[in-house]
Amino acid sequence: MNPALTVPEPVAMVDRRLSRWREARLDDPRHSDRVAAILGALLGVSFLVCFLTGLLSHLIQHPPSWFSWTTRPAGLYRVTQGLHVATGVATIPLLFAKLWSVFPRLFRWPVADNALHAIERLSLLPLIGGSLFMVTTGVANIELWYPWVFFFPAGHYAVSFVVMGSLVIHATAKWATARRELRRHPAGPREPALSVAGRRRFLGAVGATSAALVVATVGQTVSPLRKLSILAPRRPDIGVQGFPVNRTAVEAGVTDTAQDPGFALAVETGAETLRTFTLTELGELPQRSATLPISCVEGWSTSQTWDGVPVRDILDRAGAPAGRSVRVESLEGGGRYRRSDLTPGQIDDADTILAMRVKGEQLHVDHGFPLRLIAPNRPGVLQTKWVVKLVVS
Ligand SMILES: Nc1nc2c(c(=O)[nH]1)N[C@H]1C(S)=C(S)[C@@H](COP(=O)(O)O)O[C@H]1N2
Ligand SMILES: [Mo]
Repeated sequence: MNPALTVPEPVAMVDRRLSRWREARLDDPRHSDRVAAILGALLGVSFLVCFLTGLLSHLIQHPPSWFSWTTRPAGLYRVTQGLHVATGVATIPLLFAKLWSVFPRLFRWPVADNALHAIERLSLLPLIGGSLFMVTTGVANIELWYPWVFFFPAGHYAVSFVVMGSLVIHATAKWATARRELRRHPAGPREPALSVAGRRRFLGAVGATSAALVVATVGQTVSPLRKLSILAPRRPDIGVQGFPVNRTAVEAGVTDTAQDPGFALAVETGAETLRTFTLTELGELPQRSATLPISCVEGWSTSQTWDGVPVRDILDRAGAPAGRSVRVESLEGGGRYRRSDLTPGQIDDADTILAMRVKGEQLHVDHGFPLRLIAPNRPGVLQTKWVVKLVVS
């Protein structure tokens, strides 16, 4: 016998114990292949929905030249972003249940059977690490807590590709087993009743936890459920004038400039000022009433009736050339959301307005007095408050 091939007795002993421990765990229906497959399929769906809705949100906020976002249906972004946050929240119990369920399988000897198997096992590192990163940063963000140094959307976006890439590897490797497990008759004659019951109880508890978390947050955007929304930091009906404020005038440092009696809106090209409008002048232009939501990327939203002047009319009266993009600028000196861009298509929608009133009242300074941009089908971050300038490109 070749001595190089014999495993030293202590190692063999550890190996035997580990195998016994693992086999005992895997006999438990909650650690079975079927549970792993069911949770895996649910996670696959929720990750995909989350990824696609997140990607869409990213494209709308940072449009590449080939991408253009429509203004209709006006509430579409509210739905896709609500779905993004709701599926993200629902994922959390599924993810922890899956990790707990497959945990014993991580311990095996040899670590991998061949190179392909080694790659598949290694891909679990970015998959698990990345998934935990995504749910942690996502939850912290919707809870308005930013304990990190990097810019949340950039990190959350970059890691989503790491997760989706490793998920493709993982799903490919497990496809055949998962398919067999999902197709198998659920309570086949060979499976003892006790084990079927154990598995169902476990999956039922996981599903109920997911559902409870969604109900406790989704009221931030589904108004009839707002009273149940105990885990969401925002309720769509609470705040100045009856809806939420993310950033107040004081926080933005615009309390004085926004309430300056000499305030005027300027329409500029890069080179010259085409025209300025006082609030009185804007008030004398034909007013447009639009019922549109603010749909924050954090998942809360609120629909309000706004009154103001269509951006198209303001540009026309200033003699600005048609068919150009416009940068909307705020009085706010710094901050990431001090400006946003409107494409010619968005400007042509008559509901793209600079609002002066909400619910028939003058806009509160925390909601963007004297002028706030409000336009259909647009993420909240692009609904610029305290607008002072329209720059035609
Ligand atoms: N100038 C300016 N406009 C802004 C913001 C801001 O920070 N500064 N916040 C945006 C965000 S993130 C949202 S969701 C909407 C609604 O925010 P509010 O709740 O602060 O009004 O306004 C947007 N407009
Ligand atoms: Mo927002």
